[in-house]
Amino acid sequence: MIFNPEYECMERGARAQLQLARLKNLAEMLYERVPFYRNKMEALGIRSGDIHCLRDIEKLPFTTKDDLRENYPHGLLACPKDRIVEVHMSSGTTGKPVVDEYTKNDIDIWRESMARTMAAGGCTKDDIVQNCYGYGLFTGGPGAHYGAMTIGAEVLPMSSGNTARQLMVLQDFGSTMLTCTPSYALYMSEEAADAGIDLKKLPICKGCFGAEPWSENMRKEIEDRYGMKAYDIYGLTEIVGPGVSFECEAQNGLHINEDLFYPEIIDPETGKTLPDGEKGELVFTTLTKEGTPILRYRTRDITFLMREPCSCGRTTVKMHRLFGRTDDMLIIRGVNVFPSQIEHALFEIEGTEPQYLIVVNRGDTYLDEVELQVEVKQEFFSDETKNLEVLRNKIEGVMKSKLQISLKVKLVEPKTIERSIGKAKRVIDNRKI
Ligand code: DLL
Repeated sequence: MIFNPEYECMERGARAQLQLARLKNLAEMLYERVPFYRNKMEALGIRSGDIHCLRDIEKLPFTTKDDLRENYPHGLLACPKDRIVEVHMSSGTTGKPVVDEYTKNDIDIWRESMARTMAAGGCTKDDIVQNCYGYGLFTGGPGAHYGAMTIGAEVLPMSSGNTARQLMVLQDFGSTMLTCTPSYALYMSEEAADAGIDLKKLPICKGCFGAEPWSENMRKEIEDRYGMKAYDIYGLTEIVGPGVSFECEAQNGLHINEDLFYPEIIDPETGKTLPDGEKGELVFTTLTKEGTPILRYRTRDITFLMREPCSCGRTTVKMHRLFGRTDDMLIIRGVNVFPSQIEHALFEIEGTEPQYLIVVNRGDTYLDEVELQVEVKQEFFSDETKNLEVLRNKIEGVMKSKLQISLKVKLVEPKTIERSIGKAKRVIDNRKI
């Protein structure tokens, strides 16, 4: 179903006019209200009056994750603080999170974009949506909740984890739609099989999955095991959360809500804009946001844009499912983790050497497992093993509180982690996604 045909199927020229008007407003507003953007625009000698067509966006400055981190927590706010009604965050590179602050209108835009997303995944007012994205500062849970409610569906706000309870509810409440990370959907299906539950016999028949990379093979597995249609959905905290782009029934690229979020693809090395069909770094500008609008945000996600007409009737530009990232950000069970965060935390723990290796596996259970190998001072190995145990527990505790993921720590003797003469290899990612 197309939730909002007026905007999703808009004639392209008319949409471009709308985008241009919104872009001009945005540039003017950011210049007036946010010193960070004013300084950047002044340095480039550009004002909103210099924007005459959409391509003129290339004259405007980029924004990076570092910019957001440096302006933490409220430096990029573009409206009076008392207009903010909700805040979300996700991990930043060295522990300072990325913050999205929403006004009432921003939440309405989010509702709209998630309603479009979930409607494209088949959600109607008759659905019972089991929402197993995490609730809290993460945008996944609230985003899918808002979308389902806007459509008029019934929402079960399960949040993530407690799989036995998820399966009980799935059966007893007859959930028809599932929203969670794709790896959690697979994990749940394994647990269901172990418990003798045949998911194909249950009413569950559709799902919107995202927040981490997944593949066509994973889609096929999920679709087979549940007897459902599985759709890819994409988004990021900096822009709105989930709801930036979504698959339709064609399952061939993700439609971007481009009247709200303007996409570009650039060469990550030169910053030059690339033509449609060419792979590069995805950049977004929020066209209507009021709380923390953002100009030309470099997502670090790699994809290309497609403008061929889609069989579903939507006229919005599509992005190919992601090919990866330009940085070293890992997504572990849906949580963004930078190796530098782990390094930072380790440095503060007495007894460890600055040598570590992060090994990521996806076992038979489909859930990511992380082993953190850390070199510790020799004396720990000559001492009682009790001390090693205490240190191991301490590192695991620190990592859990700083990164919000559980990982297994393996303490190793000095000089056992392979040294490299070039860039140190900090991550071995064995996941075959
Ligand atoms: O993951 C928002 C979200 C929630 C999207 C629920 C979809 C569903 P962040 O935690 O800020 O926000 O992480 C954003 O996750 O830049 C991508 O690298 C990655 N990502 C998100 N969706 C997908 C996807 C949410 N469908 C970062 N495929 C993004 C691959 C994805 N990677």
